[in-house]
Amino acid sequence: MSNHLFDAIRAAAPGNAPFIRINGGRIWTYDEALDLSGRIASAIGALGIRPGDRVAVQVEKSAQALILYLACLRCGAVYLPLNTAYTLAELDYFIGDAEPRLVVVSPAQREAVATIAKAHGAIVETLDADGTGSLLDLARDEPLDFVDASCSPDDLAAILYTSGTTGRSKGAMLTHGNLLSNATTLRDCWRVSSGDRLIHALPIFHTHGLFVATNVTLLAGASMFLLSKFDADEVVALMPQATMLMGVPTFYVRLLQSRRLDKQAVANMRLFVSGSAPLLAETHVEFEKRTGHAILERYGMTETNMNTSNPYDGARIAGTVGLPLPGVTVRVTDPATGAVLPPDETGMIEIKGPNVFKGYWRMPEKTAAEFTSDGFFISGDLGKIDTDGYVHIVGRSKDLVISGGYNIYPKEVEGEIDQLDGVVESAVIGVPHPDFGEGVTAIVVRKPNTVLDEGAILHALHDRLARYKQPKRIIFAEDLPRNAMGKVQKNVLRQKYADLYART
Ligand code: MLC
Ligand code: AMP
Repeated sequence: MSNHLFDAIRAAAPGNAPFIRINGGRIWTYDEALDLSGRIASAIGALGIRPGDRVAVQVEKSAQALILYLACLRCGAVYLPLNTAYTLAELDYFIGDAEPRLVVVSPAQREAVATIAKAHGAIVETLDADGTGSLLDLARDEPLDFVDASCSPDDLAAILYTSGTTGRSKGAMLTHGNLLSNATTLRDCWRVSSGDRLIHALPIFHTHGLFVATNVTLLAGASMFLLSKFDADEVVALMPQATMLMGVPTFYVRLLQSRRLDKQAVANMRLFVSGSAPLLAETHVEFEKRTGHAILERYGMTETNMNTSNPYDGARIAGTVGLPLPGVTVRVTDPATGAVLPPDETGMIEIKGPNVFKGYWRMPEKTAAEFTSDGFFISGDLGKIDTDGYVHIVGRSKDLVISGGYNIYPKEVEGEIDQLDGVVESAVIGVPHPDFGEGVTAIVVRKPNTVLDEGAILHALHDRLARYKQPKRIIFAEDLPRNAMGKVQKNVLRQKYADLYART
């Protein structure tokens, strides 16, 4: 039987060669990882999970967690990774919406999540940061001869939730075909081969760490140093043994703060990739000056995987996200009329190709609204394509803050703040932040004679919103600036507070 994505992974796997290197710990060969993925797939099947069923996973980063992703591909289950920062309140929504048959969490969370899971008819198993847990206990005695489920390019491989500008988060449905085509393209464009060793310091619950970093490594038969999180000194120390790093701009800002980063430290490195948020041209320039490496910036989205990339050979131009990837069409249109714009004119970035997702989980109207009549996905990013074909992102039409590569939808944060006693209304914006790129900032209007300070609001948000969504600063104001239509003028607020986090 053919399993579209996993067959390609298996075909590229170089047997006894290393796949995952735990820093200072064990090495997982491809054979070991694929064997364990078969046993876990078998255990998942024995729990009653069938092709098309969702498996929600909120666990710490570990080799076993990546192997669980492979197991889900093999048994045709739809992998649904969740940020470890999500609170129980947030988890309740995802489990209710996606209706997974199985939820895998850390043992410490088992009891709390079991109540939520039970209410939605899901089973709970555990996987800890050290790779132990009830799921692995079940897998241990399973046979090695697991028969992979048959999966065609159009079958779902994963659902990744992206917050919505209106309403709750939407589950982006990604197919085997989406993931395989994009990872193959990136592998070829970035010349990734079995000799490469990637420093993997990204979380594995988003497109960047899960699909770009992991699928590309797998399809090249390369290996990765799997770090539990990003630590600039640890990453610099690993560089002499590695060849590639993939990161969000905050990684590069922090690396530049490390005195150990110099030409000697990067002598063995072949490629530095940045994405998920805008890389400041000054970071690109400073990094090149310090290391001799031009960071390769690329542009993607949860819904589309990767769309554009600066070239491997040829000019990597600071402040641009490069050229459309082979097989991907990128165009810029007039947001008012939909007409395709000529080079150098700014408008809506639209995307078409085998990388583009199948739609939002159980939201056909929202899906239809995000596509043009001729099948292009409307990104919500504003940009232009220059006469050399390079794409420049100049802004966003969607009300979205990107902090350290994580997306925060102001509406969700405003909704939580506005519910609090003593609050009239609030506006949440992103303003320049030296570390995170943008800092989540709330402007709050209080009712007269209310005793409500920054600490009280943050305390109230603690169990409601993941930490990275919580405002770094809360500012109290008499009122919010509005235009003639009564709409809050966030651009005015962004200008007013532009220096709030300025370096001192
Ligand atoms: C952590 N915190 C953040 C934050 N990450 N706050 C805002 N934004 C973030 N991104 C909180 C912590 O909870 C902590 O709060 C405080 O800020 C400082 O924590 P830290 O120790 O400095 O953070 P750290 O753990 O080092 O994490 C920073 C980071 C991490 C940048 C390394 O956020 C990260 O790995 N980001 C990558 C996100 C990513 O993979 N995005 C890809 C999405 S896919 P306190 O109160 O506890 O001190 C996508 C598509 C595409 O966008 O194109 O790729
Ligand atoms: P996500 O929904 O987390 O996948 O975030 C996707 C969004 O991140 C895109 O729509 C862009 O706004 C932004 N993004 C990703 N890569 C880049 C980049 N290289 N430069 C600027 N913005 C980017």
